[in-house]
Amino acid sequence: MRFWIMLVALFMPMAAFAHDYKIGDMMVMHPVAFETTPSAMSGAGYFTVTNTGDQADRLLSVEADFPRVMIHDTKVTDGVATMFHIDAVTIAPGETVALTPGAKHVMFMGLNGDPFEIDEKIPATLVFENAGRLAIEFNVEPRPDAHAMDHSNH
Ligand SMILES: [Cu+2]
Repeated sequence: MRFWIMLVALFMPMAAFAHDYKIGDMMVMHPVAFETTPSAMSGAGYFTVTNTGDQADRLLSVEADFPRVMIHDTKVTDGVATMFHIDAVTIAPGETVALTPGAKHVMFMGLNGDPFEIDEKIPATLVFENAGRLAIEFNVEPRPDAHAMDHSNH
C-alpha cells in the first residue's frame, strides 16, 4: 500500500506539469526549460513535436521576449560537446522530433540578470512553415542533473 502511495506521489508532479499544444498537423508536447544560475546569460528550452499529417513541415524559428532566440543543435567531437545554430528543424510526416539536452534545443540568449526560476512560465511562439504560428509556454523545472551540459557561459 505504502509503495503505491509513493508511486503516485512521484508521478503526480509530472502529470500536473504536462501540457500539450496543437496547430494544424503539429503536436507540441511539454515545453520545458531548466532553471539557470542567477548569473546565466542564456537558458535552453526543450519539447517534443510530432507531425500527424502527411506532409513535411519545418520549425523555422522561435520567438520570445529575449534579445536573441535561436535553434541550436549539438555535436560531440573528441568527447567535447559544442552547440551550433541551425536554420530550421524538419519534421517528416509521422515523425516525432525531440528537442532534448545534448541534442537540438531552443536557446534563449541575453537573460541578463533575470534567470529562469522554477515554476516560472516562459511564453514563446513557435513558427512553422506550413502549420503557422503556435503560442506556447515553457515551464521552468529543476535541472534533472546538475552535471548536464551547462549553458551558463554559452
Ligand atoms: Cu545552445
